[in-house]
Amino acid sequence: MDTDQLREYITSFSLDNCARGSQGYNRVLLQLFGYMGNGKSSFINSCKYVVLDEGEFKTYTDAGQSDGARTTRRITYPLTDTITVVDNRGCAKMNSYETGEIFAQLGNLLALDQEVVWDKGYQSIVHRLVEGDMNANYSDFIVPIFVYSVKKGITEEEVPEIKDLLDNARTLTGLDPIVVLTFKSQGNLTRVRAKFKNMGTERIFQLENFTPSDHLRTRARDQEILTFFYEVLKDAEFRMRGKRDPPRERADRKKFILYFAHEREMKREREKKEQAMAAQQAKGEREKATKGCLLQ
Ligand SMILES: Nc1nc2c(ncn2[C@@H]2O[C@H](COP(=O)(O)OP(=O)(O)OP(=O)(O)O)[C@@H](O)[C@H]2O)c(=O)[nH]1
Ligand SMILES: [Mg+2]
Repeated sequence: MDTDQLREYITSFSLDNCARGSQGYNRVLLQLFGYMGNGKSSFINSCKYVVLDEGEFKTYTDAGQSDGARTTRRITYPLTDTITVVDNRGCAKMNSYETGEIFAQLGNLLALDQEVVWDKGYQSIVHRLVEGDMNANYSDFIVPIFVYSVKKGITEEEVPEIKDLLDNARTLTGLDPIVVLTFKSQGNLTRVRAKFKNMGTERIFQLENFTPSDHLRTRARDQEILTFFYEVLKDAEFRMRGKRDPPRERADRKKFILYFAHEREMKREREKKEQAMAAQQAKGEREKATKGCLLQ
């Protein structure tokens, strides 16, 4: 397909046209997640620029000037009548608090367009999930998109953390997260791609985001973004061939997050106990050594 045909497919896509109809869904929600400063907000600007094809480059999001935590709210950006992209808050490191929060964001269980705070324990996440139920949304078909910068690179130590995150995102949403590699010409693209392939990622896209200082449209740049949306929608269409039950699926996502948060709390308690025991043991040994010295 050429770029015009791809754009036509994307802008006219409707869930009503899926094999079994929309089954209660009314939008495809692309959930962007990833580390801070890896280009999530810029990716949304790039998508709007190419898909809407309005000619002029505009900045819709709060894309940063440097590697700082620019986006602190979860903001929705409608792209077409059916497709909406969500700019989720990026995190510095996937520690377990931040991952719990990311799953709650990804699972679409918290209110949209609000400030994101990293939760501080089991009670806090339960509280926020219950609050989220007040305006529960059952009609979003969630597609997880992991945005990662090639410039950042991946060390061997980072692989298990990222793989865990991608595997959990898959269990939570029922879809393999699609990886979008940004800053594609500013690092070792082949190596980063290979790392994601080894982690089991099926779909990887790579681009240089359009930014205020570089927004030259080329056919190849347009093609990458349009093909990305085409594949996202084809995957959604494929998943919609089966029978879907949006309220059931939301309940399953909620169970997953509660289970995850509970496990995390238990692990923290265990670690606290182990640390206290180790400190006690070290103290005992120091006292024994001091006594030994005094007796000599
Ligand atoms: N050269 C180049 N610069 C990029 C690319 N993607 C993002 N940038 C720049 O990198 C900086 C950070 O990008 P953002 O889009 O704000 O990153 P983010 O992931 O939204 O960051 P947080 O909101 O902090 O999580 C900005 O100055 C962008 O202009 C890219 O693919 N290539
Ligand atoms: Mg951002």
